[in-house]
Amino acid sequence: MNPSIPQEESRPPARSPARRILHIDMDAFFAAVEEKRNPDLKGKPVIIGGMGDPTRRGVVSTANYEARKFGVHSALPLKTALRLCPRGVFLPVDFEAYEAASRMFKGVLLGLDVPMEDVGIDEAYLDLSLLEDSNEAVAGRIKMGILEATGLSCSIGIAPNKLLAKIASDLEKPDGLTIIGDSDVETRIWPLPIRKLYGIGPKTEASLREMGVLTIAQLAALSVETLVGRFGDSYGHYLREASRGMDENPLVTHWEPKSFSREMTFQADVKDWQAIARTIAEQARDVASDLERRGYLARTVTLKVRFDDFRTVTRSCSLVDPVRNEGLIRRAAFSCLQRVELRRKVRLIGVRVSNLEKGRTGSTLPGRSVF
Ligand code: TTP
Ligand code: MG
Repeated sequence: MNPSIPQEESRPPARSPARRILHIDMDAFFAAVEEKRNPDLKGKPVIIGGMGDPTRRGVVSTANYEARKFGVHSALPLKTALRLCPRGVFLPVDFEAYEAASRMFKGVLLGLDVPMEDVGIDEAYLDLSLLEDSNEAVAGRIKMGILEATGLSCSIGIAPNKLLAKIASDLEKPDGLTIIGDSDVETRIWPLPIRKLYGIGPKTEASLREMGVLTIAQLAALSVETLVGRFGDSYGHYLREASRGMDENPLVTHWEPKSFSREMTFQADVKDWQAIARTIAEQARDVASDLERRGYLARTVTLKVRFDDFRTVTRSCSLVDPVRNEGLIRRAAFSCLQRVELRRKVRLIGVRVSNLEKGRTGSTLPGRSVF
């Protein structure tokens, strides 16, 4: 044995114990809530978005599976959705109703008493590793519990990590249950298009497409040098591991919001200062109420203005003391507005509060303003 050649460690590398991660995603969520409260909608193509009027500005939030057959999907302009599906039932977004349904289905998940990561209005991860019951039994209990509590269906994926569990929950929608093990990566994951991998957006997709890479299998076949050369060290290694179904990320069971914001696109572009100011005042009220409800104070207020040529500017204002007071947030947003040249018509206005810190709830601390 040549002592100058480093010998491989004889012990096998320490492997973390196998995990059982469940990802749940509600089916056609906003549309399903609407169908539940209005059974007349059953069987009809239902499209949720904006003010529910497809002749006006706005985009599709979601469409039920009947409407998807016409090619309607999230983020499509409502006017295009109307062209594709003229007989569709168009409804306005009713966030409060969807948030109430969200709280109810998450209540069922919390009842399992296992670590949970709350990812969005209609999805969550659970760590089942310490449960004794089979995957099928847990999934069955969850589906039944959610159906009883909300009347809604969901799709579930169970896998050794978050990356695979999320892909799995999407494979057999609606009302699906897909269980994937490490040995299923080649048969179930590799044939899928690269966009199914978390972290691959339109830019990376286009870049990989240029390299002739369309499927996850083709991505997995690239050398790590090629990936790092093209995408940099960190993202290159991520793509390498993700394409092999590897992901060690833990569940994030506790997180703090970074900001609260409201944005609005005007039905018609506006020049009228009063209309802009009124919108800012409403948005200041709404973000102040978010702060109050969630028990936060904010140190920074940011105004966003998008003009009719889509040019977008932001102006920020820092406060000496953190606030949640509606009037102070409004004043800060107005002082930002004074720093924007309103030469063109305005298409969109938004107010954001950030630099948050936990504060007492139930009060509107005045805070010392810098104005
Ligand atoms: P998704 O889970 O992506 O979609 P979905 O639940 O409607 O349908 P699926 O059965 O395929 O899961 O998003 C959840 C909700 O979030 C969706 O009902 C509406 C909202 N949403 C938007 O408002 N805009 C969007 O672009 C997307 C993707 C979702
Ligand atoms: Mg969903």
